[in-house]
Amino acid sequence: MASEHLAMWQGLGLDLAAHDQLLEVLGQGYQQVFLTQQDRPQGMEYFNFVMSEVHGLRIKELLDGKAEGKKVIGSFCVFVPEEIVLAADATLVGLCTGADFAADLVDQMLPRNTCALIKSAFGFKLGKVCPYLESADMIVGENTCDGKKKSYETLGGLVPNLYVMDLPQVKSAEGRQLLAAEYQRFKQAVEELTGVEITAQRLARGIEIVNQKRQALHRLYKLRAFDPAPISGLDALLINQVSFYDDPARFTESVHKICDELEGRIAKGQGVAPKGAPRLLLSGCPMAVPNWKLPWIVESSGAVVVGEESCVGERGTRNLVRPRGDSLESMMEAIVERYWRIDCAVFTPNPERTEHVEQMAADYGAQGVIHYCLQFCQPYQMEALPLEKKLESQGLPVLRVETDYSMEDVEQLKTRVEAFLEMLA
Ligand code: BJ8
Repeated sequence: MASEHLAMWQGLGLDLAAHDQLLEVLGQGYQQVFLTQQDRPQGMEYFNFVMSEVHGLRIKELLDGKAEGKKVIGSFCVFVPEEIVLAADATLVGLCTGADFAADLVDQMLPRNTCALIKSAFGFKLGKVCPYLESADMIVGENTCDGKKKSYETLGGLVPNLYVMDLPQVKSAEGRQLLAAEYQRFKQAVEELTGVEITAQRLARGIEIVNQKRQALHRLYKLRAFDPAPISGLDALLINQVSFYDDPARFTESVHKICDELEGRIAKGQGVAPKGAPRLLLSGCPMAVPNWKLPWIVESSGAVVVGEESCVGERGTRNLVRPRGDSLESMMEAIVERYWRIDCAVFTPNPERTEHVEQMAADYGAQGVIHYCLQFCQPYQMEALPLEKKLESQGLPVLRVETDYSMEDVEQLKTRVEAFLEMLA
């Protein structure tokens, strides 16, 4: 895709040489991790295409929309309600946080013991390689973990359009009021940015589009419960990752298409791994593009990942927005109701997350859980041990993994995963 989009990337102020390097590494990684998989569903071709054009045609689409007055809003967290963004005819995109870039520059700005996800956001900005970041008319930072909320103070000096959303950390009545007030404030900010007044009718449409997207993903998740698994965990993760970039309606249609195909596979007993292959659930920090390391290790060791308890997975998509009336107020209330239930580890206490892991393991027939944590991520690290104790007391083995985006520990992780699989056998 490179040459035809050069002028566009230049116009966005990207560092073309660095960007070329990034695309090359991405392309090689994709080839090695995804295209070597056996017996992939045909429907994955659409997602291959989206990935191959993730910095190309999709950006062109966003810029064409911008030329017609359509705004782009970038976010780092699943607490940013897409319904409100769509209601104002704007587009929400997830910002790249899944790879190391410009590490030297990042180290001059952030403490070394900052998680890779936060460093990645800075690296993509400082290295000038993210066309999403550069296309965004508003970048939403959210006060979740300490690392993110403090780093936004610095990020605010690097981008002209940072909007910080405050979020509660305790699920109390006051916490819920704060979330409701922040969503009202966000709605106003989106209205100001776009010049569009969000009416009940517009919000109803935004809710419908996002609900449909989530329903399609729920359908996909259910199909992964079958043995043999009709789709690999890697491909399912990729679909989840693409959900943060793609046009929502087109994405929904493509997910249903692949689900139709998977139903056919299930009927024929066709899977990506033999029937009876070990089934694992991943739980923990989000895996943003191109963070495919752990599922790749797991699946190249002969197991299959059947679910992700993660924000790039079920934590991010669980529950629909269900308004009780058709007024703007009842829709905003329904949005608060839905997002309030997200069980991110920044909340204290956060018992729902453990319950969800147990439920998912039962629903998808997982024999074990890999708890995935980025180094220096305190919220998920703190939850890892109690979660392990609880699950193991119920006979569900847990492997705790702490890693970053480098490939240095691949062999070591592979050895640990293989030992875990042997133990499950
Ligand atoms: S709702 S999980 S997307 S905050 S890995 S930056 S927690 S130190 S990403 Fe998240 Fe929203 Fe929660 Fe989901 Fe901090 Fe941990 Fe880094 Fe993290």
